[in-house]
Amino acid sequence: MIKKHVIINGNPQTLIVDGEVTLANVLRGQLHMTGTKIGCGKAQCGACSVIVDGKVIRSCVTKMKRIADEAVITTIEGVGTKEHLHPLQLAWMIHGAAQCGFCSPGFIVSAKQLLEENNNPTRDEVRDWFQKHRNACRCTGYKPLVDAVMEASRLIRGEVTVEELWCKLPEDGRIWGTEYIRPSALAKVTGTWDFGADVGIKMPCETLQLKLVQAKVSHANILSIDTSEAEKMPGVYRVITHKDVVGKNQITGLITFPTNKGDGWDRPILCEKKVFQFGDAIAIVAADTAAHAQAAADKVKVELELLPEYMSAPAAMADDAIEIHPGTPNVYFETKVVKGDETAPLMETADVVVEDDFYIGRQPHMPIEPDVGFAFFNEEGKLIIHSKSIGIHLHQAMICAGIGIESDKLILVQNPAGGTFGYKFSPTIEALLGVAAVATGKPVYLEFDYYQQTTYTGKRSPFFINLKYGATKEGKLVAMESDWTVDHGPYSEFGDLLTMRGTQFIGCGYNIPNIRGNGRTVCTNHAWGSAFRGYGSPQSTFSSEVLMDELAEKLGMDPFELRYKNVYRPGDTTPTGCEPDVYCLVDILDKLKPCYETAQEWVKQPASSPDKKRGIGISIGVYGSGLDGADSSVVNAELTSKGVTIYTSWEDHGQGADMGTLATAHEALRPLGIKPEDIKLVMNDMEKTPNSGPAGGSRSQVLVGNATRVACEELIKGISKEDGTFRTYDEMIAEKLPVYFSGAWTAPASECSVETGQGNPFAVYMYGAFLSQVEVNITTGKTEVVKMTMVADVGKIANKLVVDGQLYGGLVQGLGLALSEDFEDIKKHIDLISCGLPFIKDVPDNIELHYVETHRPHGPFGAAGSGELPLTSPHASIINAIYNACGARITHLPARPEKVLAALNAKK
Ligand code: MCN
Ligand code: FES
Ligand code: FES
Repeated sequence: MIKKHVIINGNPQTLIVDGEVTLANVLRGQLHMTGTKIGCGKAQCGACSVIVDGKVIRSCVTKMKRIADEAVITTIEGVGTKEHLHPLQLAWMIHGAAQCGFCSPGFIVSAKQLLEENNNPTRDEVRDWFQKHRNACRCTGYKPLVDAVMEASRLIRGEVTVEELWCKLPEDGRIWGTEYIRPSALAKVTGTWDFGADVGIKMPCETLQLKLVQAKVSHANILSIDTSEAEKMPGVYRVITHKDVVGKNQITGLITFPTNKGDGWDRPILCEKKVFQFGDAIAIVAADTAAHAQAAADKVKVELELLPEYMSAPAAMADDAIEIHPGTPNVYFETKVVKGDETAPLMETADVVVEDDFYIGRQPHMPIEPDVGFAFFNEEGKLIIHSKSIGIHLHQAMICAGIGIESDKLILVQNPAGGTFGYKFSPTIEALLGVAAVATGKPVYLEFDYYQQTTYTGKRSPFFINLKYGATKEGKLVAMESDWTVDHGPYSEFGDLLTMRGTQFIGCGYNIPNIRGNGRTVCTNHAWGSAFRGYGSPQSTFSSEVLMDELAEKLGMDPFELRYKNVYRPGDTTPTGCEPDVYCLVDILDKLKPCYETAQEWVKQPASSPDKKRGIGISIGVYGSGLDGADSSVVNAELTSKGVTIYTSWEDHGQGADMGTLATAHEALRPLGIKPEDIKLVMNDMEKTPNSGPAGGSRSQVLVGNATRVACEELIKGISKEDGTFRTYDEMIAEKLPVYFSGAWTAPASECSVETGQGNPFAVYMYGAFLSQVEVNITTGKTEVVKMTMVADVGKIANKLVVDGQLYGGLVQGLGLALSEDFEDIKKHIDLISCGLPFIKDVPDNIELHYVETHRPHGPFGAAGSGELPLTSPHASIINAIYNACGARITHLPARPEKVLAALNAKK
């Protein structure tokens, strides 16, 4: 142990610490200053940034022995408080720069030092600073963060006042459609928004720390598991294996279509007979400390018989491949598209035919916060599990039988989450926590390090697509033939649904009267497929949008004109044969046209250096808001003495569920003249909040929003007097009238048939168009995206700051998907950098957003969703721009430099 005298946020402190322990762990673990976050834990993300003696350092790798005596340390707690915000914290709120907020303390601390050194930086200097200090954000696309720093610097210089910047509401006090600041913003920018690990650190002393024993191979039979040595290790309370699981020990994937050849019960909680993928959990060690648990986990011996590892769909489909789940074929679900006439004769007679093969890989989600959660039994004997779940009721149904607990005894609660981007649509650590709590009867805590986050959690499922268009010489699409294979990893959950996305979104946005297609889901031993923002649409539209450009080239037509000619017009139908909810793509393209023309001029100008070539590319994107068919949601509203309380399970990844709820409820309650601050939100705790459905499929603003609207309308009806005035809370109680109202809403939609792919799966869609401007270095193959433009129609906007943020963040994830992100090599792709996370200098500062706000007939107050639209096809526009720049046609993502060079060489 060593003794250190330091000054933290102006307070002299004496610390007795282990010199090998990091500053981040001392701040968080010993001092409970949890404003400083730990993301990657290896100096890659800057979430742990603090200032030590005037320098920004990453405290997760700074050992206490390296901290000088009398060091002056500033953490987020010392930057500003809720009562006295630093200009940076204010600016962060005003610019919507805290989405999930996990990166916010690190960025704000880092920027504080920048502004101390230079209170008038340029945007480039801000970007250089964040690049140098490795501050990474996965939600915002970085631009709002630079906007916030620039604003803060103006505030510091006195060029602008807070009053001038603060969101101004219209005369009538309406917040719907404004830039009202989300309720959680203040806590996020001050570091007081407690994420799972922040609560976990403050749990009672008897809480057991959990560590996992995980498989290090991808496919094997388990011959034996020997825990004897581990059990004798210091501090160990219990080593838990499949034998200790009182339930079914399986998570059910709740198959969607009865033609699925599996039964959905294919994912073990703790592996018993087989290892299905690298990282599978085989045992859990529960100990007094995390270090003791880890040391013991390393002593568990697992004897394996290795089996062939099928690391991609073609390998698992080979004739000699064994069944990964014995009894279920590796190809376990198939679906078709049959729209209009037979396509084969039409392809024969079409003036022009184009065909190509496409591959979109295992994009990793890379939230800055790794997976984390805890569980305990409450005083009524109910098992309470807190996690990052974005589907608390869904996950209860998926895991209760596996853990062996009745559903009414299992309560899931969502912790504030530091981004999920869809991976938390699947349970991850929930069932492990449940099993450990049942086996030990104690409170338990489990956090993943970033290696586990990367290797254990699900990934975007790769699609192998063959696509063919037939068109007239005037450029009208007459037929499409598609064939797609989905590599869904070893676990089937939602694999059939995902495969259906190929049916719905390959060729979406265009009126294609005749389609034939076949899709299939394949079980493999690579990472299990979990939902990822866009869920099948980035895969599907990549093929149809890049092939549109190939068609344009063959026709000798401008890619913009070709799209303009084919987008939905009144009477046209989607690939599933139904009319879209609105026809807005022509308006969207009209709005993009001037931007496209400006970009056409830009491309003619010389590039920034002689070995670079300029190019522009466009794409369109369409995605549904909802789960397939008659998706539904429930929200409750209560009149209280202080106002109205909304009870909702609108899970928050960081997208802004709090803001969506508040804006929608406030709009619905306007007849009462209620102020936003009189609306209380109770969110995402199954004990208190009804089943509003999961926060996936960009469904919540539409589904949960409608249920919120209905609950509020019921409340208004319930308290109305005959003369048109309203009863107060006291009057309601005096008259013994109910003050609690329920609102439910079901989408008027129907699932697609697996035989034909035809149906009307979504009541509401989102639409957009993307324009990318790139410079490709033809010597190195490196692509720089110089500018991105998006025209979006998300219906009526509930909150402009939130939607702008959704679009910026999604676009940049599309950039990552296009150029760098992958999780293919399980030995190499183990952290943020190796998985290709875009840092600030990989991303253009020049991102332009435009809106068409078409009122949605089925949206609450006309709103559609917004979360996934920006990741439908921006990557296709980048890939089209690369071709436009240098003639390298990339059809297999990501377009890393070596791939672009190879394509250039192949062309030569
Ligand atoms: N919204 C709005 N006006 C509209 C439409 C939406 O203001 N016309 C707002 C909503 O109030 C909500 C947000 O936009 O705050 C997204 O709404 P919606 O599209 O309904 O999506 P969900 O709330 O269901 O969120 C899920 C969606 C998905 S599926 C993924 S994945 C995703 C995403 O949103 N993951 C995210 N956005 C994310 N953003 C962050 N920061 N982190 C993630 O993990
Ligand atoms: Fe320290 Fe990522 S850099 S947590
Ligand atoms: Fe930056 Fe979520 S707001 S990681």
